[in-house]
Amino acid sequence: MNKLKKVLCCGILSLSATSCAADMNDAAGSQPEGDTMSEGSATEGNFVSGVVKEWNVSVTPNTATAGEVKFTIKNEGTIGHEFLVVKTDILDGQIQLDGDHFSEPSPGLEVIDEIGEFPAGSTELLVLSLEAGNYQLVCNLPGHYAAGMHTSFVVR
Ligand SMILES: [Cu+2]
Repeated sequence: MNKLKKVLCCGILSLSATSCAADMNDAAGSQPEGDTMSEGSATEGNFVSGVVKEWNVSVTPNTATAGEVKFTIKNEGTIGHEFLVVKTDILDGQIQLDGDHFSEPSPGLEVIDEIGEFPAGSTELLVLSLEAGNYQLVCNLPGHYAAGMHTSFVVR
């Protein structure tokens, strides 16, 4: 019951901060601290929707908070594309290519995960746990990165 109470409470936090704070203290007292942290990581707003097409990648919003991030990506192009989540401090569009794409792995970047090539007109969901840092969201099919299929993304 405590768990339910806490969830409801958080939903109305902005409306009645004072009474909510009292409830939160109640709940915290009856549960291990660690459990409270993992459950309430406050990342439920990390829904990112985006589009891949010839020749760009765009997402809204282009930032998230560290934790679970849910990407819903539609291929609005006319050919297949992929969607890679790359953690890197390299500037958007500046990843060194090896021929018509960049190598995976490459120095200075980490491919966290990806939606493999998916067909035009379809939508895919990718749920990741992301650390704070700078990212690029890209398509690394031959020629696609160089053609413009990349955008920056920041996790705080
Ligand atoms: Cu592509």
